[in-house]
Amino acid sequence: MNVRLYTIPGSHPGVAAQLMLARKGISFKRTDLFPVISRLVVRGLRFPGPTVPALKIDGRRVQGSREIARELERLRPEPALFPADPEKRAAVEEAERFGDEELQHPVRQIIWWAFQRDSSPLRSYSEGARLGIPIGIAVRTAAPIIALEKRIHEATDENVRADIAALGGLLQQVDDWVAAGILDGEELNAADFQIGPSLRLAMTMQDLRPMIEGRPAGRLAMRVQPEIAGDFPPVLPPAWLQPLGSEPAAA
Ligand SMILES: N[C@@H](CCC(=O)N[C@@H](CS)C(=O)NCC(=O)O)C(=O)O
Repeated sequence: MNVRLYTIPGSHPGVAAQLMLARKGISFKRTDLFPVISRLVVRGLRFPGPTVPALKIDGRRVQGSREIARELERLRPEPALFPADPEKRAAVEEAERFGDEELQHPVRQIIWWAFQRDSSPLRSYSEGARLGIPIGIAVRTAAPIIALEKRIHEATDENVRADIAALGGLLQQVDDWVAAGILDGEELNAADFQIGPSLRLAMTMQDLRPMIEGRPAGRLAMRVQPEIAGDFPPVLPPAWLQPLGSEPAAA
């Protein structure tokens, strides 16, 4: 099988795709793309949409972390990413949908907002990236890309403040699914791989880590993705963080 993954360094759904490929034991090559430019490249490669992760498997194109999960399951059913029992599968699919549609984006908005406030941590997030140019140059020339990303993802003060205020509820939902055995079970499933990298990326932010790490959601993130590049010193306005409190809602 000839498999190539197109992603952006640090992309949480990109990490989800990599972890699922690894779980299936499918070896793959990876092309790291610059944010924004990725949109042109991915379109140029004739994928239907502009985003990563985008996967080429023996010439076929599969785009989107949830579509990739299903295609990998079809190609190599074991180890399974979805439970065989229909009811359990529906629960995992709902958690996976939540991870994709409700959790991914706020984390994306918060981190791009933060990079526009302070781009110096970008170097730490680029560790291990293969962008084809020296990381130092990539980082020094990143300002226009960061500004565009902030605009593309509507990472405005208002949205990011609302994202942070809503984060407690999202974390509680993940904790509840862990307690119900839908997440963080014996074998990791597609929802674990979808949700874990978003939480893990959020945990690279020193502002957010204390609210996540001590609770089931944080333990899930560490299990799914023990290693991650990137460390963001405090950058978010303390007033925005207040709704989260300093203690997790439920440990
Ligand atoms: N929900 C989609 C999200 C894909 C997505 O938005 N990917 C981002 C990277 S995390 C992207 O391609 N961004 C292009 C850009 O930022 O210019 C998935 O899970 O595949």
